[in-house]
Amino acid sequence: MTRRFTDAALARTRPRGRRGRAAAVAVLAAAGTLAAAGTAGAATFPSGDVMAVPADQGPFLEQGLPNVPASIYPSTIPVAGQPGAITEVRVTLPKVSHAWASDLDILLVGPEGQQAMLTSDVCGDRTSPLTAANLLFSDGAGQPLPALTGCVSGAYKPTNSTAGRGEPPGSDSNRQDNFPAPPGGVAPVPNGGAEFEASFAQFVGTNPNGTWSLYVSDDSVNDGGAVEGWILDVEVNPGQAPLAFTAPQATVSDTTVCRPLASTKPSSSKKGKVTLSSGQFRINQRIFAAGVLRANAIDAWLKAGIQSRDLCGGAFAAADLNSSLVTGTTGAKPALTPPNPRSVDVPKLKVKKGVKFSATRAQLLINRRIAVALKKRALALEARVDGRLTGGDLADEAVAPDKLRSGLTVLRAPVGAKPKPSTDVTGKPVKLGTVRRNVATVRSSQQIAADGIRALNRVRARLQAGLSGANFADGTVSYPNLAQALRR
Ligand SMILES: [Ca+2]
Ligand SMILES: [Ca+2]
Ligand SMILES: [Ca+2]
Repeated sequence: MTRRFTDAALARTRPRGRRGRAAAVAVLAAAGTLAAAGTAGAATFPSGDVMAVPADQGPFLEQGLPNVPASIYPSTIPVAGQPGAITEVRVTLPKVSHAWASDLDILLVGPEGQQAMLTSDVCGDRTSPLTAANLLFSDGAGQPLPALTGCVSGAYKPTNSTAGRGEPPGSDSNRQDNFPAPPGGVAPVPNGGAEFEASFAQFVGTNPNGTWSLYVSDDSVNDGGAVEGWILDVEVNPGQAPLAFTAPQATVSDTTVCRPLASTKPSSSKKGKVTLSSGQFRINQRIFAAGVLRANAIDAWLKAGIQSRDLCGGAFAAADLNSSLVTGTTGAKPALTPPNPRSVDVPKLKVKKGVKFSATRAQLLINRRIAVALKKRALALEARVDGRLTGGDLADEAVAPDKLRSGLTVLRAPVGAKPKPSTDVTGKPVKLGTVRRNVATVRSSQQIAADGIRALNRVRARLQAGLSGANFADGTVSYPNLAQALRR
């Protein structure tokens, strides 16, 4: 049986006197007849759309749809010719039935994208089905819908449970307020927060005219129901110019918490000690080999996959994430912790004994080529770590919520592939220069090699301080990189 509101219940929801009372009565009239009614400053717009969700929802969920959309999705009501700005919005769902009511997520979207979640993840489970309930949603109602027990006809504040699907915390991991995209349309995502706002506050002061949409969806397999009709009640102040709606923007911090960058000590060029001798060439060989070992160690560190521990707290901003991921802001700002990066271990140099070097021009030319190759590789590695890393270099699930800037979150993460890992790119050209059989050539080859080693030391220090968005190419952090907590 559908219970009607009592006068007392209406008086509680409409404390502001005759005009409001008249509007409430108009809602009830519409609820009974689905005929338009209105008074000065208030207008009522009914829709007879029956929005049904089938009981057998497996096929929808198996297709990977985030939730099951109702048979009419969204149901729309055009509003035109209303003067002034909105002062209040109320919605009546005159006949709601559902076998497991907390499966229902019902979202109102205004002409400019204003949102109010009417009901989500509340009204209990299969033991307390909704049976032709008449639900009036008003910010002025005295109570929210109950989360864990059944809901009966009455007036309620819009209610969005965010702790779970109307069940005790931790008992159900299936909470999803992911509305599917309507055919040819865009899926609604929360304005300015991680969750849809459960109030009509976003509508106040805006223009009432345009298309209003009601999105009814079901977030859990099995158990269906129907929302039979809906009635929109809009009150306006005719003398007030409406403001354009702008989605509320929560702030995202730009702080990144890394470890202090170790200072890299410049390697000594040992001026004045360079000679044209076999001993000198042995020294050079050690310098070159040490450089190659460093470069190999950095390569291996990157190839192993950059892990969560290697990333600074708050490493990534929205621009670092692939554009398929829908980001938003969250009211909660996680405390950021510094990373604890893997060390870049450079193995000890083993020098081959008994190798003779002769101070010939051919040997000098070989040395110069080795020095130039080392510097080139070092600069390429530095360029790679300095903004060319990709999500392909990141281990799967490395990006935990606290690796995003504080206040930033992922609202929607469609399954997608990782990009290719970065590779060394040709760095700045390094000139071979003049190679003569003299001390100046030996010294300049050493300088070239030392430049390379300095660059490698900078890269190593950078890796061990923690990586952040600046080290990655924009838009490359992708679905596989996201921790499970961000895959929604
Ligand atoms: Ca919810
Ligand atoms: Ca939900
Ligand atoms: Ca269901």
